[in-house]
Amino acid sequence: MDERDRTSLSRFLSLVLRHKPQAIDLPLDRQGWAEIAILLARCRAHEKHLSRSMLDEIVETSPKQRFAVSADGLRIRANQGHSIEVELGYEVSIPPEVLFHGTVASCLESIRSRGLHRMKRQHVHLSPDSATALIVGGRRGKPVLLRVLAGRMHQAGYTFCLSANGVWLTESVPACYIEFEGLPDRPC
Ligand code: HQG
Repeated sequence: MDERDRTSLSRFLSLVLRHKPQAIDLPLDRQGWAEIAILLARCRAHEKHLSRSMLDEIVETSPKQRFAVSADGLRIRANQGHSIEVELGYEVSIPPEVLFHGTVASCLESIRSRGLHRMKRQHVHLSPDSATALIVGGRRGKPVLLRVLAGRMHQAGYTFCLSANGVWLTESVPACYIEFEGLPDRPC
């Protein structure tokens, strides 16, 4: 497969494993896992060409490690990013002092007044480093970097989980825990 085929199939897998399994009538369990044999059969039925070796290649080469294959090699799920309800089962972890969120200027006013919300997904997604957050924000336009005071949130009782591919997940981030460049901090 070339890069373009891999990207396109990876997007397709993200769609059916995170958002719309019904697009190919794919059953997912409560934890978001799909049987790989069923996934491949459903793809065939919907005229989407995906073989086991193509699937393995996508999982292995995914720069963000978006997908996990179960230890027995029989099931696959997305590591994070779901809009459908799933119980990913990640343990609650203590976050680093600062995490990063990449967004765009048009969201700033709303984030400044309401904080970060999960929007259509199951969690707010935060990155451990600014470079990754800038890439995430850059999907929507010129990225704007926000610093999230995760250590202080943790002390205040907010919970965080670390996904299998290194993304920090939380329910929401009140505005007082977000540093906006050039704007004064807000007390909680
Ligand atoms: C914004 C990708 C207005 C938020 C990435 C973002 C990530 C608000 C957008 C993962 C808001 C939601 C998630 C508020 C948040 N008012 N806008 N109160 N609160 N927003 O795509 O974090 O490449 O659901 O800033 O790598 O961009 O798909 O979240 O711009 O890990 O594997 O609302 O998706 O992974 O957008 O990205 P998203 P995200 P993949």
